Amino acid sequence: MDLHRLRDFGRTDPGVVRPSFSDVDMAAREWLRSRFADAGLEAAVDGVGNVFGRSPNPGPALVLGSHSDTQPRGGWLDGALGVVYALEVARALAEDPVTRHLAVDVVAWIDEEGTYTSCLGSRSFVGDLPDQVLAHTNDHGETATDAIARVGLTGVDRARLDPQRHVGYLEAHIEQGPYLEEAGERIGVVTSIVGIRSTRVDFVGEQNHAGTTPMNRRRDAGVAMFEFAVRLRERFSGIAGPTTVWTIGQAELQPGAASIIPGGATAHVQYRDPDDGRLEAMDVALAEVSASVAADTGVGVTAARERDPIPPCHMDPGFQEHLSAAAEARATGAWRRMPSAAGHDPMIVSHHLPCAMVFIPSIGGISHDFAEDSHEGDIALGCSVLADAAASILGG
Ligand code: HGY
Ligand code: MN
Ligand code: MN
Repeated sequence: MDLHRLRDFGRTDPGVVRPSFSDVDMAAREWLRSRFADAGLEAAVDGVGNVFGRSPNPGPALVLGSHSDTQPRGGWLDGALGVVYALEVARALAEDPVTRHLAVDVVAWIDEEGTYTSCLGSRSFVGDLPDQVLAHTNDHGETATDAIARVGLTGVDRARLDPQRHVGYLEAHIEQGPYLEEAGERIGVVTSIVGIRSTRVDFVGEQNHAGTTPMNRRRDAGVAMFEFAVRLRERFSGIAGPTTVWTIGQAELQPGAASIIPGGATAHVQYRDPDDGRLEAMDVALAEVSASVAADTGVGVTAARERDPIPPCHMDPGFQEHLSAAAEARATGAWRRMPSAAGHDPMIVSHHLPCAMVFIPSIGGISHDFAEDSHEGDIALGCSVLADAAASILGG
């Protein structure tokens, strides 16, 4: 089926490597466009790489979808599940005489995962993609603007939210965490999505010989970065709430040779919480730790935002009721309402349209890893719940 076919684009067995604007990503988008068209949708790859399929039916319309790009070492379901669900729901509603008049537009966003800048596609859709965001680069220094040009999309029309047509956005996704599986539950109805902040911290010391330089004359950027990481953990632990998370998932030492004292170092810090006030406090703590490490090591330490802060957001209560009714009907007593600790495109869309999300369990709670997987039965169930809720919201 389509979900397994999509996995083939960038397949690494068992995972998938399909970063935004890569050859496999664009091939997958062209295949999705053809599948959207086969389903009777007016389908196109838009001017930033979103694949958008517009129902021939007049509004009111729901937009259903997710992202089809992956993390650098991604799983086969993160994003792909919601894209294929959306296509399947559009097909199923069109085949049923009772629902074939309902309008479901389908989207495969580009760059939710932030290879260039997170939620690039949905930012474009809601009209919030200024040129300076398109100047963000991937790890190889290519800007999103240049990537768009490289794949031949410069000047192509961009899919845009139509307030006269679109009444909401629904996204299905894997949970990417352990809670549903551990509770023996099969469906999550998402209540809110955490806020996310990303800060880059640069350390400027003095490169020198690792053997001949006396310890008391060193300004070792690596030592400063590791000290920063330990002090930051201590400070964040004192601020953290029950669901606060943070990590330094990416770090560099320059020049990165064993016999050279690093003159430079960079740490990319990401932290998340449902409370924006706590994220503010974490910003302040990070700045204080930066200053204390600089004072104690003599290494220059500068912290700068890596992306615009993404505030916490809430899913539409009315849509949650439709999803909850569908979950109770299809997974009686085996579902819950829950917050999302992962970021998703409704973080952007929900400031312009009512949004809702539905989760299926992740085996072992694993995601952003080649081992990511879900049970086939849960995959089928999640799609049915989404279809029931979409039809119910549209009045089918
Ligand atoms: O990082 C996230 O939460 C999302 O999967 N990109
Ligand atoms: Mn992801
Ligand atoms: Mn995702």
